[in-house]
Amino acid sequence: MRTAAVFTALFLSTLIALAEPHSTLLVDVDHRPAMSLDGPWHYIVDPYRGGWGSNTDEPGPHGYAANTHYVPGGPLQEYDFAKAPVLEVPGDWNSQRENLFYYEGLLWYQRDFTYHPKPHTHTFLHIGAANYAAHVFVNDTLVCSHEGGFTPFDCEISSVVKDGPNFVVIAVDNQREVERVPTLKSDWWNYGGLTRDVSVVEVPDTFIDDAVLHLTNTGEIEGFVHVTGGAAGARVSVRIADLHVDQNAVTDEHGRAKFTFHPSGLEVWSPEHPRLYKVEYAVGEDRLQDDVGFRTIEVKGDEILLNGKSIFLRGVNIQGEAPIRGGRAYSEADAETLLGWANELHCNFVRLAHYPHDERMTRLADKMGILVWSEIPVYWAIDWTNPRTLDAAKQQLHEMIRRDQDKASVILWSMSNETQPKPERTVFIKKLITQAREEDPTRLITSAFVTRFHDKTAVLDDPLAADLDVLGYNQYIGWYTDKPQAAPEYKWEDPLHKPVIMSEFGGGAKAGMHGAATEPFTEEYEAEIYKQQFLMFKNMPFLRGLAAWVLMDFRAPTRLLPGIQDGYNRKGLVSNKGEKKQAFFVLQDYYAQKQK
Ligand code: GCB
Repeated sequence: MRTAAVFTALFLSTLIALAEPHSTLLVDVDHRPAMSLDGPWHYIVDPYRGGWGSNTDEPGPHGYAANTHYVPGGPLQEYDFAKAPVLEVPGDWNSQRENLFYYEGLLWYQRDFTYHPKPHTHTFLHIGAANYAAHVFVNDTLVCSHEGGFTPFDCEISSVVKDGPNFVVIAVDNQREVERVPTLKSDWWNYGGLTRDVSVVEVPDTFIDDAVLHLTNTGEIEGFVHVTGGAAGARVSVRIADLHVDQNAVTDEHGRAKFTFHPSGLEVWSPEHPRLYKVEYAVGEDRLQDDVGFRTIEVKGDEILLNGKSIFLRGVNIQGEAPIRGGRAYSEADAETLLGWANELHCNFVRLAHYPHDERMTRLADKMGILVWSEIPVYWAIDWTNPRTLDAAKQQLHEMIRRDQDKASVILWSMSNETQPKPERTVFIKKLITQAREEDPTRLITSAFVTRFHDKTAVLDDPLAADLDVLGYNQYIGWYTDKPQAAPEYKWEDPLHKPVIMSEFGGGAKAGMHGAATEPFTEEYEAEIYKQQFLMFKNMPFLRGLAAWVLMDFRAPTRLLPGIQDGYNRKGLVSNKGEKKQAFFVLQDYYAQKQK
């Protein structure tokens, strides 16, 4: 009986999943003309999930998606967006309303927009990020559902959008759940909402939804353009005026047109010379522009070669949190401040932890010449054997790659952070590695491990390591492990002869708290950790990069020491209010020396 009920439920949920319209993802939407839907959206907080209008989480006849209005004396009506308060989009809800600070669950957004569809076009609603699950309705029709809180998606609305007034309702749900990615626990705030830009994008009937070009080790530029809505044989062109490139190719039966050409006089992209070229793609009426840098990245033995030359990555970790203002980072100013500090530190590298950050970060990194490690939130314990969890991770990986495959700054795709080496975890992450290599064979694959120590020797025995190009080691000698002064006694080996990045190290300090270098949480203590770590790094000839933990203090749910942490992870080199701590200058000096 029970089994039958479980089967029925499974069958029904599969049917519902099949019936749900899926999102797609257009590349370079930030470079297409679009109608912004940023600004105030009405919202209804819905912890009891009444907005579905049914007893399940499926749209029912009296759900909020219908966006009906209260009329005095009219039919019974128990909500009205038009009279509800507003939240700014982009923006998480937690940092905008005190009473939503701890809120996790379902919240409904609504806004009106006027639109005039043109013949022979497709219209999409582009959502930069919605944490975590989103169901999108236009004029009371479900247009798509999406999972994953840090990557963009597009919902086609061509068949439901009308000439004149329209409305969009988005149900966003950031409930932490075992099967989600990330899962129940993380060391960052679970900011909910429409945390990045929302816009309406119009494209011709035949349009480019994917395009990428990259430099090969033999000096060719190769890549492809993918066209939707056209018959095979559509003529696609690629122009790079500054390189006198004007190439044509035709699409195959899968809508793909491939390109290979030899550019003459190419200036390669590098941190010292972040040259970007204007690339113009065209098919039929569709035009897409991108700013692209051309460089190569590869591994040779234990070295990382950028444009064929060995490079040392002077880096820092960054959480996607807004300086000063707090909450999720989303603006140009946020990106400029964060990467500006990295630049002041003489960094040539940042690890964007632990999830894909706003696209403005990778665009700006391209312009500034800062190399990037980009990661999906496969963090700590994940529901390794659950196929839905694997699907969620794969989807986020796919969307991360697709969005940033054109960014020269991004050199490393990271599959995970600090996962315990159980067999089921290794199977799970290996599937992600296979996918990443298929979708983007041009970049290096990494993961950050928790370092295990045997006495004072680091043990590098994670079975995943064999499948990675670059190994990331997180260690907190001087903070969670041992005293800072013990660091130089630690021994490190590189049994696999692969490039190693110390992907996290550091300790906490409250800005302005001074005292002995032996007293945790003083600026002196944090600075001392850095000095001792640098001594240890001297004994690691195979070390190819560093990413200090972390650029700025950030909100963390379990960092509760009153008067010191107050809900923040205090391992920042800069406080969340922008005050630089002593460790900032210690690292700055060290990187200045390394740069020479
Ligand atoms: C780690 C995690 C990072 C934490 C950090 C800490 O190992 O990767 O997400 O925030 O340590 O401060 O403990």
